[in-house]
Amino acid sequence: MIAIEVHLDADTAATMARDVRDGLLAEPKELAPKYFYHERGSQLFEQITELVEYYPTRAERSILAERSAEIVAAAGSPRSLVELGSGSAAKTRHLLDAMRDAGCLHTYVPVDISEEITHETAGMLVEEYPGLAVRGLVCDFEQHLERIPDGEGGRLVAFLGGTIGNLYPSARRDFLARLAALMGPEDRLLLGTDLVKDPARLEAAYDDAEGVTAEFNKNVLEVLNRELGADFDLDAFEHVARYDAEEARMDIRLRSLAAQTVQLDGLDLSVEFAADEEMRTEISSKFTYEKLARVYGEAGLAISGWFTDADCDYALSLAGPA
Ligand code: SAH
Ligand code: AVI
Repeated sequence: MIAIEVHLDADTAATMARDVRDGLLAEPKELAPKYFYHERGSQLFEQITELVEYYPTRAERSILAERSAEIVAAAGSPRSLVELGSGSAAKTRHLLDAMRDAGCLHTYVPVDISEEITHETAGMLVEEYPGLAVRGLVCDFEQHLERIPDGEGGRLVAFLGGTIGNLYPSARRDFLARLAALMGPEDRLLLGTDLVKDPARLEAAYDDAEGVTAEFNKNVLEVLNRELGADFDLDAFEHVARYDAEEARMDIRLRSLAAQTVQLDGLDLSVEFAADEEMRTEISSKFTYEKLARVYGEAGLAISGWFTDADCDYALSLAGPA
């Protein structure tokens, strides 16, 4: 059974228009990373996950492959798996397998802003897991978190891939606090976080030799061209990926290669870029156990499980209402 609710409506379009206008008029300019993930953006992200330099996906997959049974047992053998930013749910199969083997698997709730990939993923999963109910939500999880269905028999809310790292600390705190308020005493959060490490490895992971991450980054301009009638010339910008050690985060930007004016007909807006001006398109925060325990504490959550890969590059943690 598949039921997918789509909450990308006039409100969402208005939010995008407002966000982009505010971001382009801000000093320095900035765009939100959620706008990466239109059709081609989701495909480019899938390619990133296969790059030699991009270790987070492999590291998270190895933890899930080895420890999903333990994670599911520690989460109380829930009937529902809710997944925020589910994308292709490639690694999620390990959790679904473990839930099926434990005899508790009933419902999967993918929550993602990309409509295409959510439909595709739902279709594949009902084939792969006979009897599975898929109740998907296509929405902005920051805007529509409260639409996640209640779960009888406990829910495991998975937020994988390190996507929490793409939120600024204040948005992250609000988001986790809202999530904590939605969780019953039996529910658990399974959170994927990339860990602090050698800056050279981090910078390579976000600036691969093949240029896939550069294409992913620049593709956000194509999204604005299509959705907001903009005339960004993608060749007039270059990809920049720097590690900010003080903030413990990757700082991803687009640098304007020349002085230029961009017209956004859909916003009735014209924007000047100076030569070498940089516009931030994403942050990707890196964590330690201590930082994460603090982040959970501030949101009313308490850590109850910590699972890392063999090289301690990446962590999955379990948390529940404090
Ligand atoms: N969980 C997958 C995909 C991570 S990529 C993995 O670990 O590989 C980030 C995913 O989050 C994308 O599928 C993107 O569409 C989704 N996403 C990003 N911002 C979002 C938002 N604000 N609301 C809902 N989904 C979002
Ligand atoms: C989805 N998110 C966790 C990725 C990350 O690593 O921050 C997005 C990404 N951006 C560039 N490469 C990957």
